[in-house]
Amino acid sequence: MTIDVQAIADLGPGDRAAFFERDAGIEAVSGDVTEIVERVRTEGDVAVREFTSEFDGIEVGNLEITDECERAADAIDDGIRDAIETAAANVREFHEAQLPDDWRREFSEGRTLGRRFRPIERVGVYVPGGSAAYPSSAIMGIVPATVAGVGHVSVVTPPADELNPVTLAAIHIAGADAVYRVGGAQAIAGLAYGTESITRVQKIVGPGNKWVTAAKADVRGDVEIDFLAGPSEVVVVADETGDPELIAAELVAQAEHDPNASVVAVTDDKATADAVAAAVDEQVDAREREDVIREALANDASGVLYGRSMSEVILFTEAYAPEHLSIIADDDESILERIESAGSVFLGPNTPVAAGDYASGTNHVLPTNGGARVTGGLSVETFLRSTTVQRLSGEGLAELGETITTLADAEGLEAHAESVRTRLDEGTNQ
Ligand code: HSO
Ligand code: ZN
Repeated sequence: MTIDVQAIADLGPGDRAAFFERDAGIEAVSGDVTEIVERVRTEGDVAVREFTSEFDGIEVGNLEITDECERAADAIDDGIRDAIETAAANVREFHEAQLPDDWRREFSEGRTLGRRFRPIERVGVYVPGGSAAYPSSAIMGIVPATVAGVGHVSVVTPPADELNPVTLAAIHIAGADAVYRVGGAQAIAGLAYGTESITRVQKIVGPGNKWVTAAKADVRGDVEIDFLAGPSEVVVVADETGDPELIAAELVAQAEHDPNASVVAVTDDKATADAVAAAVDEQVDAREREDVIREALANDASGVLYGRSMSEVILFTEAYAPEHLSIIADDDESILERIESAGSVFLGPNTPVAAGDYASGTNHVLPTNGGARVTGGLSVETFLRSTTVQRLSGEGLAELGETITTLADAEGLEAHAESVRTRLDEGTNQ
């Protein structure tokens, strides 16, 4: 069998740790990354060029890419351009629906409070290159930023003798303001601190390899980041009505991303579990990326599991907190009701994860490694900051005066109390 079948009840502590304590695997490179970041911070473009030569084997001239993206978008095959445009339009529409309205409300007489939302001014989007060049990730990072109204969206993408024209076209169609040919930790450092060529940004988003992820961890604090994203993950929850072929296809699809991808099917029906494993076996041979898929399927954090009840399946899934959760079961909505932690959920047999990966409109930049316990994926809010706003009337302040001055006095901050008393004494406010 290419993928193990096991009862949830038989998982030992080591198996459980492999499933539930996945990590982004960045420790091994974090020392080197700290050095790269520091050199780029202090030496700017010189260091960026040096690391690009060392790691990418490319001597870059101009770091900024000017009209290549537009030219790629013009030159590209019509079918591909249409697909990029359709995907970008759907992502735009879904993210526009997320734009929050500013609001104010009078909570009690004369005490009006509210929130307002404004875009972050300058953000950076990492768009992976090389064998993991995903034009779709350009759309997923750039479009929500433009919907939020970000003033300046910078994109970094690793250099190549010939940059992937589909990625360049997607960057153009998604609407970036500046694009730089730089990848890896040096790209993250360039965005975080700025160089002669690269504009410093206030927030960095987007997926990358472990060097990129380690660099995001390193610069966090000096610059905002979205979250640390590791290799792709999917959990498919199924009951006996789930078609094993479809369930297997979901596992095999996300497995082709990365040898470290983690793919799991979990069901309350042992026969379904066995059938899924058999279907995986059959499908793998026919896949172009068979080698990557086989490695991912053999991971400790991949497997086909069965429980004695749907409750046991749900408990497992909740503990796992997957990036993608597919539910292929009769009662999918009530199963979903009982799961709190998942980055993005795909309901029913007609909703492959690939729909969200590319084109339905939801974002595919999602928390991995259990990050879904505390955060969601990229959204319009990723690119907004909120400000609270308030106005008190004289009456509103009078009503609160005692509470404020009592607490201020208790903290020994007499001037705070006085700033209230002076207004109440004057009685000038209405
Ligand atoms: N499933 C990936 C996104 C992606 N899939 C890009 C295909 N292209 C996110 O985990
Ligand atoms: Zn994918």
